[in-house]
Amino acid sequence: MALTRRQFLQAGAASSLTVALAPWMPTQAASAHAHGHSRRVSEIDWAKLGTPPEIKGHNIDLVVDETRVNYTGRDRRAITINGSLPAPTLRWQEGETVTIRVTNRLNVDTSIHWHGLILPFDMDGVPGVSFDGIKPGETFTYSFTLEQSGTYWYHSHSGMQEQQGMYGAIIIDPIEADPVAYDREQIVLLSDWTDEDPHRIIEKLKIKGHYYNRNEPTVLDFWRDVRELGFRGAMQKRQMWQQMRMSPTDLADITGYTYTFLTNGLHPDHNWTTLFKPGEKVRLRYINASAATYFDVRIPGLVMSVVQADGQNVQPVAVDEFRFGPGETYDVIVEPKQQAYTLFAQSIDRSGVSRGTLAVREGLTAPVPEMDKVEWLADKDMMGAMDHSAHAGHAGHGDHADHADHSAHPTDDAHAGHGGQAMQHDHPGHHAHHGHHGHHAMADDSLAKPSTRVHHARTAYGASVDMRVDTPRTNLDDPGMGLRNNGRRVLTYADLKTLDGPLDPRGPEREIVLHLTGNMHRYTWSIDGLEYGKSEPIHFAFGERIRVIMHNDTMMTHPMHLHGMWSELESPEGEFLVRKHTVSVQPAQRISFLVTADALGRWVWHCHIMYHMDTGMFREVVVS
Ligand SMILES: [Cu+2]
Repeated sequence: MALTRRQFLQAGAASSLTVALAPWMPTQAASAHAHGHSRRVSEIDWAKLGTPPEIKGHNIDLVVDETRVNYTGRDRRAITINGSLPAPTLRWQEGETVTIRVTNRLNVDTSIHWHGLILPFDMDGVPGVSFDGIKPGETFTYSFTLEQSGTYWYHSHSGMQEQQGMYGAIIIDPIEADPVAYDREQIVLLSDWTDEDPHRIIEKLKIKGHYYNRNEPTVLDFWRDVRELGFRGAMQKRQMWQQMRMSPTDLADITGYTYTFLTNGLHPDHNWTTLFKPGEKVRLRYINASAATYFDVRIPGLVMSVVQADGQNVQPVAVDEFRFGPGETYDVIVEPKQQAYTLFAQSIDRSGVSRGTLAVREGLTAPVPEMDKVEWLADKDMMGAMDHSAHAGHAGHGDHADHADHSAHPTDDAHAGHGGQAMQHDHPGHHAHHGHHGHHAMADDSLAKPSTRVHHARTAYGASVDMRVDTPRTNLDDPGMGLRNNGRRVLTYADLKTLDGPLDPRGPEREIVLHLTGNMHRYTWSIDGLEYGKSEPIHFAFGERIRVIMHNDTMMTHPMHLHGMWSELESPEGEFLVRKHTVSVQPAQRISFLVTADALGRWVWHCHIMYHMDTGMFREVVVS
């Protein structure tokens, strides 16, 4: 059933408002001739900027369309839901059955995926897997019962539409009393906007993986190294990077060079502001709705008590800062006392910030911190857990020992010991060596603990893979590159403990290992060396409890999102920690979680960095 224009206007016009638009604000007043889209004009004006409209109720209508925005001085078209960016906040109650009619007014297919919600697979919204997608002009009706509560979000699962603005928050209030006490709440949805066509970004990345990396070492860095390492040490460091053809600051592949980082859809200069009264406990529901950006979040002057991760209540953890990736959410409680605080989030690669303000009244501001300095990836980000001292002076640079002269390795521990057992890095056109793995394996066949025996699939030795990690690190208490030893208490996965324990008390009946792989220079991403198009679905038997190990053979952090079922993260010792829908796996890290395959049907599992998903880090999962 297609919505009539009249019904649509009735649904939306209530909160219509006129505002003087600053250049960075989304503009709805698309003139009739601007892009030949005469069917759409200025009526869709109910995006109360910075605070998307909230929609309650069991029966809702969403319309996907293009809307003009201007974040940088140039008019661009965003893809929006009901004309707002972010999309309207959906506010529901646990236990309700909701019906959502989604009408597509684009000239290409669309879809909506309800990120983190447990629902029947044919309501999951992944075109080609859960359903056929929503064709132009069509309306698709979603209907499902809410089995959970907490902070979630929704977004397009078609093409690059999420990058183009199609995302919004979902809040599900619990039926029972909320274990979290607060006086006031606010959604803080962070995202990344680009004026460029996302498909063009992929083309550029395929030509040069470091296209957007403006942090490549400079001459100044070199002279600093000379001071610290001596001339020879600095030369060797330089040479090492060159031989590996890596950029030591490959922390994000798409950066602030193209991105504007938004807080609830507003440019940092617009300073999205939310108010409080002194003495109140304020709940901030942080959602990372970006297409490719890890954010490091803090509120200088305030301790954040983390009370929820991915919509699931956790034992409160007091921190100064947390990092989260695309798809993840954290709810925090703060107790502000001063007049104003800055809601600060810097991108992982320090190429830009998003910024908002928490204040007692409009117009107040607090200092905005400088971004932290860019740090180079440490050895553990490339080689995992190798004991460097044991290998100092050890010749052999993985697969390219023949390229390098290691006779004079610097003795500085931080730069020594690029042993072959630790990492294999294939040069393009250079044949991979087989049989390097397993040297550091621990023999443990029991399923009590996750296995640590490293085995790379045959498919991981090919042109799709430029690096393999043989001695991964399994510890979860590392906040990651750029956050180590920064003097602040930074959240790590080791700190998180879901309040009500695991959903399923059973231990794992079997274990599977998935390697996250890629080739930075070709810009392809994959699982076990197979891009989605070359892969077969992963099979789960209905009802089984399965351990999944994710082993990251790349130098980037990947937020891995399994649809339809929870990922219950465990410690390296096999103890339950936290229930998540999106699990970040750091470079050279190997982590594990348990899944109960209680949801029949076809699902997907993918990296939530759009560009990694789109170029192949994506698998179908069949539960039967
Ligand atoms: Cu990824």
